[in-house]
Amino acid sequence: MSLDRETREHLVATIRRFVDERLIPAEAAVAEADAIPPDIIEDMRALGLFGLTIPEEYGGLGLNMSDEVAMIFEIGRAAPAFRSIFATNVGIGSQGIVFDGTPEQKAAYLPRLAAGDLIGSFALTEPDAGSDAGSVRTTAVRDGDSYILNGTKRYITNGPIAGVFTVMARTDQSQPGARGVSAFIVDAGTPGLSTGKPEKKMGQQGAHVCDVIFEDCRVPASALIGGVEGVGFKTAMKVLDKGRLNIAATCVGLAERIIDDMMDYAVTRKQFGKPIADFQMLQVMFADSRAEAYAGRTMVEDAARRRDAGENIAVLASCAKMYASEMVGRVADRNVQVHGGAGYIREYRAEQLYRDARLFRIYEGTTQIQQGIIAKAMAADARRRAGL
Ligand code: COS
Repeated sequence: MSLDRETREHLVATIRRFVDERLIPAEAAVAEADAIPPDIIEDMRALGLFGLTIPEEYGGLGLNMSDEVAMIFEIGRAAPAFRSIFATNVGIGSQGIVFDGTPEQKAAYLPRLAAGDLIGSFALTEPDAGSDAGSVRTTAVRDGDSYILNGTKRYITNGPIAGVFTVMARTDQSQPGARGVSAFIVDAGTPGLSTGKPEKKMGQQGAHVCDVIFEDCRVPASALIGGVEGVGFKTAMKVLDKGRLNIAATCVGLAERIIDDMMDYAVTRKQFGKPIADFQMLQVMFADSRAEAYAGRTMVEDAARRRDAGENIAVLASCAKMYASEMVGRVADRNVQVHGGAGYIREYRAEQLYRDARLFRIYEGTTQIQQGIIAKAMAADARRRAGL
């Protein structure tokens, strides 16, 4: 669904207010406690944030990509731990079901995911299958009307609190690559499924990742997404195409917020008798940051528009994710520099956002994986042009 202009502006303004009045003031406490207060999560539910991308017939807002990124630019301005709690429901934890689920699977899970009553999580990565996502070793062996899952998934976002997992597991042992992989919907309470202890991370305190372990975990055959074996890798890639654009929008939002922080500091902090904003060496950092954030925003908006128009945006999503995640890293680094000694001190947000931003260059596909996707497509185009 495409929102009319007035509704979209109203929603953007509402989220902006929520971020400014509720989330940003709570950042320090959330980082300290490594937890998001329940009342904030309740407000997120009331705002519909868990269901931004889930179709209206299942209780979500059913936003198209352009409207989604408009909301995410705003949410991105808060410390990333806040988005993490609902981001899997908006992205990788729900979209496999939205894209490829059967009507029964959609009806069983999407309404609760949209309402935020159930947290969805995406279990692809394994100890020995990170960037090489097609090499998953977790197995799903058919046994009558069931599949039996065995294996370990690693660094699973929202793993400790998820109620349901989209799990990529190998159903065809004779196919070592992507074609042997299928996607399953597995409830957290299923016997044989357990979670490890939450990892201690560099940043994004308040968001949690852990191992998800399957030991003879029996799920009904109806848990196979779409009821089709061997297409789970493609489901995962389609989910990631969209997820990468969402991450890019988050990076743009965070960069814009950091730029505001940087300038607020630079116009008030005085050295050598004048605000440090007036020093040309710092002005280079401000201007580069502003131009790069604008470039990131423009890329995200263009890719979103094209996706809404029906184009395959896999390469554009990789371009946007790569650029925006690297860009926010540079901006966060400059912000620490502009803050000088204060940039290294916990009390100021600069050091936290610097650590928080680091993850964006890694998850949902590292920068190097995005470069590989982009370059492979460029070579394929060139070969086609050359008739090779
Ligand atoms: N949409 C739909 N299908 C896709 C696709 C996409 N974006 N990308 C690949 N596919 C399909 C291919 O068309 C191919 O299908 P066929 O077998 O029918 O030809 C199949 O999937 C395998 O594709 P490919 O050969 O390109 O797979 P690779 O094993 O070479 O892996 C990369 C490709 C590296 C791009 C993939 O493994 C990847 O994205 N890795 C990073 C994983 C990641 O982001 N992890 C983060 C975890 S979630 S936080």
